Amino acid sequence: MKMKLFIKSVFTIAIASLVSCGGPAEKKESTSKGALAGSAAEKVYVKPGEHDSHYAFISGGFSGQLSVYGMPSGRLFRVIPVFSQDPEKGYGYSEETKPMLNTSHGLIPWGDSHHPDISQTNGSVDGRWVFINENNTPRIARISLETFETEEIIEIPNSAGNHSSSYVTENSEYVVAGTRFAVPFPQRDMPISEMKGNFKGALTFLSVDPEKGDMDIAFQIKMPGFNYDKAHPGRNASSDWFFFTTYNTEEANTLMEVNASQNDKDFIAAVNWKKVEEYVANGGGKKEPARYAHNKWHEEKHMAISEMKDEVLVVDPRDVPGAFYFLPTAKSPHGCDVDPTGEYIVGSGKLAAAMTIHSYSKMVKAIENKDFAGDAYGIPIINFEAVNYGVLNQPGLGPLHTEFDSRGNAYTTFFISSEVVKWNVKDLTVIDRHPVYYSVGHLMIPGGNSRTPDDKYLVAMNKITKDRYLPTGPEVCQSAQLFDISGDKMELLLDFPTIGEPHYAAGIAAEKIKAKSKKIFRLEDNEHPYAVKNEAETKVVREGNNVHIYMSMIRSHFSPDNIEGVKVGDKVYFHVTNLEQDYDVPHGIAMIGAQTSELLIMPGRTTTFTWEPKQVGVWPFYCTDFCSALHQEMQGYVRVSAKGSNVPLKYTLDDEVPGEDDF
Ligand code: RUQ
Ligand code: CUA
Repeated sequence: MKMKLFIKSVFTIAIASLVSCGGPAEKKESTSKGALAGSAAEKVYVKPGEHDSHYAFISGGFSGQLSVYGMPSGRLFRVIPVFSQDPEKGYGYSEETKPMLNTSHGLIPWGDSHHPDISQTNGSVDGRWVFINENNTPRIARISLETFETEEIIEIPNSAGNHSSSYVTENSEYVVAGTRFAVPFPQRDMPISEMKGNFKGALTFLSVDPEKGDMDIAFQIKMPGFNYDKAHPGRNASSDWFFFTTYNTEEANTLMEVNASQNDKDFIAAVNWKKVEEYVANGGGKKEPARYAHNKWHEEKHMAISEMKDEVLVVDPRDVPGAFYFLPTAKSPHGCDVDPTGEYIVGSGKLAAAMTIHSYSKMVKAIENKDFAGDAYGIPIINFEAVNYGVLNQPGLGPLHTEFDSRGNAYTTFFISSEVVKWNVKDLTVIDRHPVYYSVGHLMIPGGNSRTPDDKYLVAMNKITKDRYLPTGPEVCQSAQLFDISGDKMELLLDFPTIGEPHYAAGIAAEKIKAKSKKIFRLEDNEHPYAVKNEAETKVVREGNNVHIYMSMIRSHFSPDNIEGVKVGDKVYFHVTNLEQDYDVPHGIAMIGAQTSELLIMPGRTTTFTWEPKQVGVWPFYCTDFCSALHQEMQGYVRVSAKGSNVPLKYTLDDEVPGEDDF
């Protein structure tokens, strides 16, 4: 017990000394002011009207979203709603997008997003899609990099705290999702104290359609009940493998900060997904019941459709010999990172003084020689010496994550000592270190987790900012810091605030995305059942208590803009089509008393909100987005009469009924 408490207090002291920050790190930085600071400003300055060279997709953390920044300017371009409702865009409020947030637990309005990863072709980021995981109610999303909209969300059954996710293989064959928390698999009512040996850890492989990107759960591996924290696919020679860090190999279920830190070493799990794929293709695995939602955006219909699935293909690792191994790794590792050559597998033991670097070629040899130190639940544990390439001793305190450049260097973040350390992967020597402000988590080099890093910039994502910005009450922003890594020494260029907690990010050269970015949705392709193609088609139809308004919007009016005959107790559907076919002319719509958000509707798109009027009167609606000089005139009225009144249904624009002869 004494030992346990000792570990605990060392960790607490280290954190405490960090929190009282401002000391040596700050002094260091002040020496870089003056001429140097001037050149840093030039390096991040993007002239008005000019474009950044890179996109950075930064996780929104507990906002549930994904934000899009320019590098090197640090300018925020867009927050893409993914796992949380977003009233600004009407996401999760409009009838068309609500199904995107459907799960086996019903509509979940919020999520915790962690790790974005861009799709790859031949081991390089290709700019087609970005995937991101939701940690809390396990899900994986796919976002189109043509529309910058969420196109698909799939729930992960038998999983909890979906954290070692969403990483893609070299040709985006699979997106991988690993459970952080071990849970009963399948879920059932049982005593928590019986966790050990009975809970399991699901590693889920989602196939990705090479043309359209559509995902599906290909198979789920029922691993021992450890916590699977982070993951990384192999590269080149090791590309058939996927690596996962584990902690709590103790399988403790309470006071984890102590009880899950007992083993001197935990594992990196090595999974040969090619072998599992083959096994499954030959009829291996067992279909087990599981309930999960699969939500897809249907582009032609302009709407998401949610489907409930009821089974999943489960693989027991003991049934696929040669596909699963455990590599002993310094205590409670967090980050799991593979260098661009695929040879070095880096495990960052957040509680250890050393970082563990394993060698892929040694692993292959050890497997051949059966150089094992026993097994865990039937999975062979390779002898540490047989797989270990070396350790990086005392590089800093609290190593978390590592990215790589194309010149054989690794960059590791240290949470406790608040720094980024650059080191040579082959020689295991530290080359440079730079303080960050403060308590850095992930870092990102564009393509830095692929075979072909684009290594000019590095973004460090910090958990704590303290005094870095103007204070904004007790809650201050979290922050990213941009470095120039083109030289021998890292140079700090810029601080910029982020949305939510910036977990991981994914970066890519702007040219890979820019030209194919969508400008409008073509009206002639719009197959939304309530779309109108012109004003003459606009109308209002009553079906019992449901009133469907087929409405259009174009600079600067709605059609129809006067509606009568609506009654208290009706459910009114505004199906609104933006008839514009010009780039950057959205219109919005909001209705007084509607218990939903406004809608922001892109050119050529149809979107729906519902309104259940509670009071008689004449109620206005208006355009929410300043679209033209006459935007303020873009408005209309709905007359609401008492329940049972016989005011006839009537809809007009300029006193004419749209679509009638002289209209
Ligand atoms: S986490 S700070 Cu990726 Cu969610 Cu490491
Ligand atoms: Cu349309 Cu403002």
